[in-house]
This record gives sequence, structure tokens and C-alpha cells, in this order.
Amino acid sequence: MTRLTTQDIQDIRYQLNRYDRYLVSATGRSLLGIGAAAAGIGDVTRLRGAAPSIRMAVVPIRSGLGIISGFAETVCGILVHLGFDAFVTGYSDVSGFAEAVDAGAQVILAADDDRFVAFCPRQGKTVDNSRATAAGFVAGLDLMAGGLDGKDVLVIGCGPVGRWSVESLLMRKARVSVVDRVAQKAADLAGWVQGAFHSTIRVAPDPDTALSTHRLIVEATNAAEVIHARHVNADTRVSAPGMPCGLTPHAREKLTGRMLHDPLPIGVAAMASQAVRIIREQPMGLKSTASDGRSE
Ligand code: PYL
Repeated sequence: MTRLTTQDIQDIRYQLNRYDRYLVSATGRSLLGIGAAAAGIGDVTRLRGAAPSIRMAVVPIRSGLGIISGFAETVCGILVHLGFDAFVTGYSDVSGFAEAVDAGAQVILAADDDRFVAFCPRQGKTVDNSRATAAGFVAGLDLMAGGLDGKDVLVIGCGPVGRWSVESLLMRKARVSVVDRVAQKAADLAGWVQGAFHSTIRVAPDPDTALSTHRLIVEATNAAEVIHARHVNADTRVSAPGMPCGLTPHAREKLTGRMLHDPLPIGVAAMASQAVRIIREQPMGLKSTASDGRSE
């Protein structure tokens, strides 16, 4: 996972209204609408209406390489933009978690060097950023493409986001091909998919051939300048969760209105929407009881 820098994120929370307008032009949906699609929430109006009553806390974490200046504030700014009652805790780490729980937060978001997670403490459940980000960008591709059922989609980059993108694509009945500059990673992913979903996906021979023969692409690499203008034609749609952006400036220019890329917003919107489903489906964390009345 690429570690974000302050430079990557510092302007995000001030440009969310403009970003929403771009998302509506490209996908027909706002950031909240894409998050809802990622979480399988059909009624976006109901989600928007519920958001102000859902308190979410973002806790800065000092472990490992430490705090990224602006990270917690940016995540919080995205949540506030989506309508949630969100705040950044005054304390970091364990004290920050205690502050969040004491303040009645139903969802607590925090990231160390390895994982970015939304915690639903009352339900004992979590939402992982890599999986939610994949769901969000695949939902966006689905919206740009007018549906993915039966369509050929290429996933380039077979790390965690690429892996979960394959899961989301299979759920949408796409015909998936995968490729990675390390061929073994693509082969390993195909093996995992066969074992986990009993589904077969294609392993493309090499990135350039794959990019030249696919029009629907999820770019999930940690490399820059993977997709070039020569790979782009009038039917191309690209959803690019990979950091840094894997499209060359010329490719991005050709794809305006037909591509999605951001360092945090779509992933955070998907995390928040998936967390809302969890807390709404188990409001007080009451788990279904077994036939003899024991809590499962
Ligand atoms: C969650 C992002 C998405 C891409 N890379 C991931 C990353 O940068 N992870 C590190 C996040 C560290 C946050 C730091 C803080 O400010 O709380 N511990």
C-alpha cells in the first residue's frame, strides 16, 4: 500500500463540491451515491437523510511512520461533506479511541501504516479501506459503463485493491482479466479466485497487450504512467484507485469525464456507506440468537 503524503491530500477537503460535480458528470452519481452503490444501498436519499444522525470519529494514529499531517482532517472533511456527524478526536491512539467511544461515535476510523479501518464497536465489525476502495471504484466503473454484466474488464495490478476489485467485478458478472508486471502475482490471484469463488478469470499475457485490447479497466497499480494515450479510445473507461495515478497526463486529458481517480474520497465514501449498512442492520449490536436463545 502506498503511503499517502500531505501533498497528495492537502487540497481534497476544499474541492469536494467541485469533485462531486465531476463525479455526477462522469457517473451520474455524487460521491455519496457512489459510496452507496459500493455498499449495495439503493436508496441514496434515505442514506443522505440518515447521515446527520450518525456520529463518526477519526482517530489520528502515531504508530510506525506516524501521523500524516492533514490525513485525519481530510477523512473527516470527506465524511462531513457526505453529511455525517464527523469529528477528529483531540487525542490520538488509545486515548483517541476512548474519546471517540465516550463521545458516542457509532463508527470509528483510524489508519496505521498497514491498514485503514472503520470500526463499528457496538456490532463488533470492521470495514477495510482496501476492500471498500475496490468496491467504490468498481461501482464507479459500472456506472460509467452502464453496467458490467457480461462485459470484459481488465484489472491491472494484483495487490490488495486489485484483488478486491476482482471480487467486486465477479459480483457484477463481469468477464475479468488480470495482469501485473510481475506475472506470478497475476497467476496467484487467478488461483485465489478459483479457490475462493470457484470462478475462472483470464491472466493476460502482458500489460501493453492487455491495455490495448480492453476498453473497461481498473488500474490498481502503485506505479505512475501505466496507461498511455495510445491505450485510450472513444469507448475506454478507466477507474483508477491506484496511487500514484497510473495514467499519463495525456491519457487523463483524453479520458476526461470517462475516468475516476482520487487518493481518498471514493474509498472513504464506500467505507462510510458499508459501515452504515452494518450499524443499521444490527442497530444495537444485537446478534441473532441461536434456537436455544444463546447469543451467537
Ligand atoms: C489509507 C491510505 C490510502 C493509501 N495509502 C494509505 C496510507 O497512506 N496509509 C497510511 C496512513 C497513515 C495515517 C497516520 C495518521 O495520520 O493517523 N497513521
